[in-house]
Amino acid sequence: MERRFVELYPSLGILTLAAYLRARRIEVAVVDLTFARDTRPVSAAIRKFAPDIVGVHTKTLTIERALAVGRLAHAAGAYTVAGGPDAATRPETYLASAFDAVALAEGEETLTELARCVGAGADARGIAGLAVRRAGRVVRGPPRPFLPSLDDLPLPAWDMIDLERYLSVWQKGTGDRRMAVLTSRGCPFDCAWCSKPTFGRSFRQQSVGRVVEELRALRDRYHVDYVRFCDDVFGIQRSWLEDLLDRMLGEELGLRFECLARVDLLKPDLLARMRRAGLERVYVGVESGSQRMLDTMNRGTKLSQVERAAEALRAEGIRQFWFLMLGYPGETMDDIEATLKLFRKFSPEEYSVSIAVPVPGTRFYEAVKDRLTRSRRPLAKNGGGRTLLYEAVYPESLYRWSQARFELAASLSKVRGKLPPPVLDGISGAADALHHRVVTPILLGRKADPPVT
Ligand code: B12
Ligand code: SF4
Repeated sequence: MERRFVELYPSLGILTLAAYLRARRIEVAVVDLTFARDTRPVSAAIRKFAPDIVGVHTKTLTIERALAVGRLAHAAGAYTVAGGPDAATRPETYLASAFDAVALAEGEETLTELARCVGAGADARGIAGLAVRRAGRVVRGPPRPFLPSLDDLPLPAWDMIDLERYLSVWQKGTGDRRMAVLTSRGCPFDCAWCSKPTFGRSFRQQSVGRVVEELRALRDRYHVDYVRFCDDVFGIQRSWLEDLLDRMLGEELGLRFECLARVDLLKPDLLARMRRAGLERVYVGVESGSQRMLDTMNRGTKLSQVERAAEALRAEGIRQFWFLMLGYPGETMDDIEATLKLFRKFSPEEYSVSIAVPVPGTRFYEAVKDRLTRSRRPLAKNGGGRTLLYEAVYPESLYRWSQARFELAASLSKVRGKLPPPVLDGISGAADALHHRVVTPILLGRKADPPVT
């Protein structure tokens, strides 16, 4: 599942941590398991370097493998520490397994202190931003203050992994040498299903000069020609973004790029400037075509903004990738219908329509945690969010069927112009009739889940 869904970018958190430690003269090596079929490269690296500490980056999706690496390192006698969104959300799970410590927030200073502490044979208890286990209890150090300036971070340690392997996969697949760049940390918004354990609602932005330095280094050292800005929301501060666009144009960096943005920030005049600077694709969190659901999710966006952004992207010839979500608590059949209507109206070039995943640590998860289901199918089949992971009012089959209706709509929009309109309308109408005459009556009478805001 990981291999299918990971877009090929190395973990920037790990590469920044490694560069930070190296700049402080702490010996560090990175074992990158992106291309590995199993954990053998970890065993080989442990044999080669006999490390004092092994640190593992974790996401909810990768917990099994993270725990396996922890057990392996622990058995080899290393001090083990986990960090990243999943470990920070539920440190006790990791501490009950083979991990000695868990980083609860931003990791650079915490890991530096831990490395020095373990190196000196001292007790790690009390390190800010770190949780350890003592006598069966989880003991948390004081909160870790954020780094005062992201400009102090060194460039990611690209040289510590086989970056060329990532780039050549992209090159073969798309013709571009693509790499991820992060210009900020955190996000001030508060969507009810979003997991933000490490940076919370804080927001810090690197200076334009620091970002340009990183872009130039990627272009000059690795011949990168396409950049994915991985910020939670790219360009939150408009004046900063305008400065960056001017620099990218003025210095003729020659990079094309894509980013993830919110519809409320995608103003038509800004998009024109972004396109001139090389913007080719925007990932847009549209999520729902029902204003009631957007409000329920605490998304903070309006349907009118979605429509304006979609029109402006189309007008500028910028590809749009829509994220849509079905199955969020409170959603009714009418809401799904509204989302489909919006989707049909704009026919985005690319999209993902997934069944909402309750990620630990979110309000959504808290609301449904007592009725989580283990799917009948193995989790590995939950590709693209096709499994309902909690007992909702509607059955999973309803969401699967709805997903099929979106897929049909996307396919029909692709052949528009090639088939006569009555044929297209006929197919679409038949699917709608099946839905209204068969599916809806079966589900009639079911009430939606209470909303989670
Ligand atoms: C870029 C990105 C991607 C990219 C690239 C991923 C990559 N290779 O890095 C792509 C698009 C591929 C992607 C895919 C997915 N992603 Co993503 N992604 C992000 C995003 C926006 C930025 C990641 C990043 O670089 N952060 C910046 C770095 C600096 O932060 P960091 O990694 O957390 O690291 C810091 C600390 O956590 C800590 N730390 C981290 N690791 C360690 C280890 C040790 C030992 C220590 C001490 C400290 C430490 O120190 C670091 C530096 O301060 C985050 C949101 C976010 N803001 O983090 C979501 C996020 C990580 N993704 C998420 C999800 C759900 C996914 C997918 C499952 C989506 C999907 N359905 O397919 C997949 C999973 C892929 C996979 N197998 O990992 C969730 C994870 C939630 C969770 N609890 O697991 C996040 C948090 C988004 C969200 N708000 O919900 N993602
Ligand atoms: S979903 Fe996006 S905009 Fe909403 S809180 Fe998370 S990162 Fe911010």
